[in-house]
Amino acid sequence: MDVNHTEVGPVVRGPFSPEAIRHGMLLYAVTDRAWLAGRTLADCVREAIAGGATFVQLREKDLATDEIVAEAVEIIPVCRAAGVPFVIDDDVEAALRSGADGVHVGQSDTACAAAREALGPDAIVGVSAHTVEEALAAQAAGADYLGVGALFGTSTKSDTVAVSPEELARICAAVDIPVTAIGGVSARTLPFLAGTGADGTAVVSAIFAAHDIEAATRELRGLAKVAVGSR
Ligand code: 3NM
Repeated sequence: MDVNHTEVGPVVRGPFSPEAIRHGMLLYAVTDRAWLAGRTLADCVREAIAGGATFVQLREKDLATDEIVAEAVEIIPVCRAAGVPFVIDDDVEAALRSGADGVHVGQSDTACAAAREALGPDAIVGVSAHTVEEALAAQAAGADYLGVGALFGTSTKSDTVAVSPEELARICAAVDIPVTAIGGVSARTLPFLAGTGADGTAVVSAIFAAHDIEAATRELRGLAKVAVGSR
């Protein structure tokens, strides 16, 4: 038997093709329980998806794994019903236990490969990158997409590394995997991403701190379609 005849197509992460993951970058909603105002996180995610969020990340730095799993199992049906990918920040165990579509990990030599090994070939693994070198290393390690930032000033995360729109453009030109730009992106700053080649933007406070999450997300989605996501 000639085994070389096996055709290897593009890797499909669970229900998500590479094209679906790229599309998901357009308006990537990253949760923050700081602004729940009586709502559950699942309610907030439902509103964000109704407004046009294309990807969801559960990022709750002050919750233990058990609590993250509990939030995830509430949010996953909301995302599944809309066909929106759902990943968990940094916590591979929570992703495994909850049945999330994958994880988003930070910059370390091993984080991407370790996540892939633990979660398997179907999982989505996203990686944070700040330079062309980090971006190429993450791509080589098997990342499905990159989160690049911080593009603008943000009070949501304290230990950010400033990334200029020019460096973002260099990263987008250097890699084949999709890129979403994060950090201080709002209706005011989003238009400055135009021309960078980014596939979209990832947003925390401009979505989840909004009184009307659906309306805020809809406005951002409209701006994102004009400024980014065109390559
Ligand atoms: N990661 P906001 S900046 C989660 O630079 C996160 O990698 C960043 O929050 C990075 O949209 C950031 O409220 C926070 O500015 C972004």
